Amino acid sequence: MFIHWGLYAVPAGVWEGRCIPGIGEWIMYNAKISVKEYEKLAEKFNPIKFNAREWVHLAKEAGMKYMVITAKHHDGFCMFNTKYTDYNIVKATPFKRDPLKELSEACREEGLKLGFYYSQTLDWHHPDGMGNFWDYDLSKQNFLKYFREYVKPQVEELLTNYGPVAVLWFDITTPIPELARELRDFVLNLSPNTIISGRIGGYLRYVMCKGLGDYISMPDNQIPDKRIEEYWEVPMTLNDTWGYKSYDHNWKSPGRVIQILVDVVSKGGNLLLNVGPTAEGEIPKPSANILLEVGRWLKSNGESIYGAGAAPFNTPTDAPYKCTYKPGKLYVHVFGWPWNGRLRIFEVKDEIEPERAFFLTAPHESLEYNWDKKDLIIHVPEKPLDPIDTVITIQLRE
Ligand code: FHN
Repeated sequence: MFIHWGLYAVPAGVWEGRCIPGIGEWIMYNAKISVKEYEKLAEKFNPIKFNAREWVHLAKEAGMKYMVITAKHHDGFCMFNTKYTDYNIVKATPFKRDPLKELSEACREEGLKLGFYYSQTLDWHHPDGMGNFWDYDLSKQNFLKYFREYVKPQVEELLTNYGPVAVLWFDITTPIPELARELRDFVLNLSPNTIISGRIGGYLRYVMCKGLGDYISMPDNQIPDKRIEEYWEVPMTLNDTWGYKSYDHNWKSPGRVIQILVDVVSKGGNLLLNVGPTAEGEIPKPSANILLEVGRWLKSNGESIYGAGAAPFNTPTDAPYKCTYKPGKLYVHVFGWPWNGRLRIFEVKDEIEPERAFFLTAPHESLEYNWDKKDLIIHVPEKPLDPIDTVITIQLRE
């Protein structure tokens, strides 16, 4: 579960009566709101409905295994108690609580891993952070000072005050690889088990190969065409924004999310699915409902997702199915049911040796199959067991 939560949830996409185009957490930039004006949002931020246990419970019900929340996004507002600025949720809002602390405790109790998103480069509030050209004279900025005397000490706070941190999710890119390396070494020195997102060095694959991030972070909402051998993750929105926007109702259906999840796993990746809580501290109902539906599907089909990865062969992009794989088992996820009762798995004769085929949710009844040249033909009933994704397990001889 990716969580984008901050002061931007207060305007929720509307500034001075105008709907501001673009993603919700970028409202300060898109409406060119001055630091002085934007700071006032803190006085209005009182998310009394926030309940860490409920969020963690929802993530677990949705079948998620880790949570990454914005500790500081590009607007510079800190969602944790920090001694390096008063511009933080404990000191600047009527709420006065530290949600990261509460979430870290709830995650520990429930056995969910917790990570922090931290905007290491863009900071529209800090006079030496990058990106705010409407308030500051960029030529006078001292990025190194911001980086060494603000970013690194805050990262240290995150790594030392909240228990084990599974992931540090740096974003965009650090301006030069040397600084990315400095930050990486700093993190690993304090917390050797923390995983660092590939975006510490940028989105590109070659940067990751230089050893800056621990895995490839795909560009937002972009699933690669083919399987990828290295570790990778894709962040994905449930509608068209990360931070809450009151009028964005363009929700993906639960079926679409399940198919996205399968697509990602079939290419060897991890899905980091976003929610944007409101200024009251609630995960929007439509998001929660989608996640619960996905969780229901995972309860009966999770075997084909958790610990599974890409099959050792490519599936044609226009095939009506996707394959996930574990040693000894191939899972065929059927999105488009065959009208003639014959499901054709293309070009696998040289790749797999089937022993038995059956529906994942009905393991006692075997399905018949035969070969047609290099294609495997599985005999299936007229109707799918699950119209969104019926999973057929093929047990393999190895
Ligand atoms: O600019 C951010 C954006 O607001 C959001 O946080 C996403 C999430 O992956 N990352 C950046 C753009 O890639």
